[in-house]
Amino acid sequence: MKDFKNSVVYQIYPKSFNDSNNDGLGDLRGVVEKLDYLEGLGVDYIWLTPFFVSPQNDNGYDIADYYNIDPAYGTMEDFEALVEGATKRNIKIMLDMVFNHTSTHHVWFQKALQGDPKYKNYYIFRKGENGNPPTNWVSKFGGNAWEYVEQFDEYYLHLFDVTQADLNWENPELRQEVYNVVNFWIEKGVKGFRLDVINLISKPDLLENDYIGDGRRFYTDGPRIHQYLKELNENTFGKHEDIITVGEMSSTTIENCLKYSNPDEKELSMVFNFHHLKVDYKDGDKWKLKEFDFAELKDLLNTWQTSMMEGNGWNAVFWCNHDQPRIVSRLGDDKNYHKQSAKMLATAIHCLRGTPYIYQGEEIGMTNPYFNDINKYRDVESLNYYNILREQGHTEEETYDIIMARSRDNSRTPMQWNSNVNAGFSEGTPWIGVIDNYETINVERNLSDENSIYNHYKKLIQLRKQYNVIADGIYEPMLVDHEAVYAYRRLLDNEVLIVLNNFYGKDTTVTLNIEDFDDYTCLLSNYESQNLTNQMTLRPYESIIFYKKTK
Ligand code: TEU
Repeated sequence: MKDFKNSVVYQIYPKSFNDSNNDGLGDLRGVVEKLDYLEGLGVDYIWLTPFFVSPQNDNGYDIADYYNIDPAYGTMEDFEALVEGATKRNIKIMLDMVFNHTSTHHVWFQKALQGDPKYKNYYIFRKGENGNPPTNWVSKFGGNAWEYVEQFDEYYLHLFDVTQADLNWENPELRQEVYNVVNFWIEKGVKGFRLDVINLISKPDLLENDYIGDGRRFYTDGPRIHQYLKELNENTFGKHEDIITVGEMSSTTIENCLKYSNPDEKELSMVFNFHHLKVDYKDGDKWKLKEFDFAELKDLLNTWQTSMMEGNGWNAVFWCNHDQPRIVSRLGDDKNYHKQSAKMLATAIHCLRGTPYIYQGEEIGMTNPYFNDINKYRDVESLNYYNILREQGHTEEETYDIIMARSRDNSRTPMQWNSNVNAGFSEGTPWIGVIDNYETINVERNLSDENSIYNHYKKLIQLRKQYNVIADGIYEPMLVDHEAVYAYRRLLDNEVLIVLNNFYGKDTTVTLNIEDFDDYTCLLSNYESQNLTNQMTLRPYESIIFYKKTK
C-alpha cells in the first residue's frame, strides 16, 4: 500500500549529519547511530542525498558509479545495516537518483571521450557555430552550459557544473541503463526515490539559442517528459505497490504537475516545486535580494493547494532542503522570535494537503551560519557566484550580504547534536564549519525541553496520523487578503481544522465569521493557547490549529 499521504519524510544530507569515524565527513554508519532519534521524532521515510561513488564536485550530485557507495560514506554492508535498522523501526529508505547527468568521471563518459559511439550517444554532443558554443544556454551554476572537447571539435551539454554532463534520454539504451539502476536499488530494499531535476531530462530535438532567456524554457517540462516518466514507472517502481516517488521539478507548471502526480497518469507519487521559495528573489533572480513578498507567498500556496486538489495531484510540502537557506533565518526571525517563528513555519506547512518533508536540523530550528569569509564556503555554486557578483561590480560587503542570504551552504553546516566539540557531529575537523550557536541550538537541549521546536514537529507528525482531515481533507483558503496572516481550513466528512499563522513579529488582529466557534478546541499552538473567537489578536508569529468534529 502506498501510504504517503499520511507519511512524513525526513531528509538527510549524510555529509553533514553524523560522522561515525571522525574523519570530518558524515557517513552511513553515522545515520545508523541516529535511527533511534529519527524513530523518536516519528518520521516514516528517510531520504538520503546521493552517497554513490563521486568526485564530490557537487557533493555527490555528480555520480561516477550508480551501483557502488563512495568509500567516504561507507560500504554496501553499511547501507544494508541502515536498511535493516530502519526497517526494524518501521522507517523506509528513499534514495536520491540523479539521472539528468552523470559525473564526467563516470565510465560511460570516459568511454565517450575515447570516441566509443555507443557511449557518446549516452550524452549530448553538438558542433559549435562559428567558433561559439552550439547555443547560448546558461549553466545553473554560472557560465555557458557547453564545454568544448578538442578531439571531436564538439561540445557537450552540462546544465550544472562542467563535470556534470547531461544524459541523452532520447537514446533507448540509456533509458534501459536507468531502469537497471533503479531496479538494482529496489532489490536492496529501497522503498522510495527522489528524482533529481527530473523535469529537465527531455531536451527538444532542435537545440537553439534562447533570445529571451537562458534556455530553461526549452527543456523544463520538455517535449517527451511525460512519456519518459511513464516508461520509467512501467519498467521499475510501477511494478511495486509500496514504492513512492518524488520528482524535483523546480519551475514546473500546475498543468504539468498534475500529470506528474495524478495516480491515473502512472508517473510519480508527488512533486517538489519551488515557486513559493522564490518570493524573495528580485525579478526572479536568486542573486538579487528582496524582502519576501507575503501576498505572493499566500497566493502561490493557495493556488497550488487548490489546483492540486481539484486535479487529484499531490505535492511534497516543504520549506527546507540542502539547496535552500534555513527557513527560520529566511521567513522567520532567528534573533528575536527564534522558537515562535520556527514553530509557526512548521505548522503552516504540516497541516497542508501534501506530504511534508523535514530537512535535518529544521526540527531544532537550525539557522543560517552568516559566514562572511569566502574561505568558509564549500559549494561550487557559491564559489562561482562570489566571483560573478564581484565581476558585476558589487562591493565585497554587498557580495557577502547576497551570499550569506542565498548560499546553499546555509543548510549544509553540521547537524547540531549537543554542546560538545563540533556540536557532537565529529571529533575530527568538519568539512565545513559548525555554526557558533550550537550550544543553545542543539538536539540534546531540544529533547529535554517539553516546549522545544523538536517537540512541536513531533506533535505535528502525530497529528497527521491521528486526524484524517490533515491527510485527506479538502483545502480552503481563509483570510486571503489579510496582510500578516496565512490561514486555511481543512474539511473531511464531519471534521474541520482551522490553521492560523501570523507571519510577522508583531500583534495582528483577525476577524473571522464562524458561527459555532465554541465547538472548536485548540490542537496545537506556539503560545499559551487561546480559544477560537471571531475577533482574535495573534501575537508575534503566533500559530494555532483549531479542530472540531461533529457527531
Ligand atoms: O538541484 C536542482 C536545482 O536546480 C536547484 O535547487 C539548484 O541547486 C539551485 O537552483 C541553484 O541555485 C538539484 C540538487 O538538489 C542540487 O543539490 C544539485 O546541485 C543539482 O540538482 C544538480 O544535480
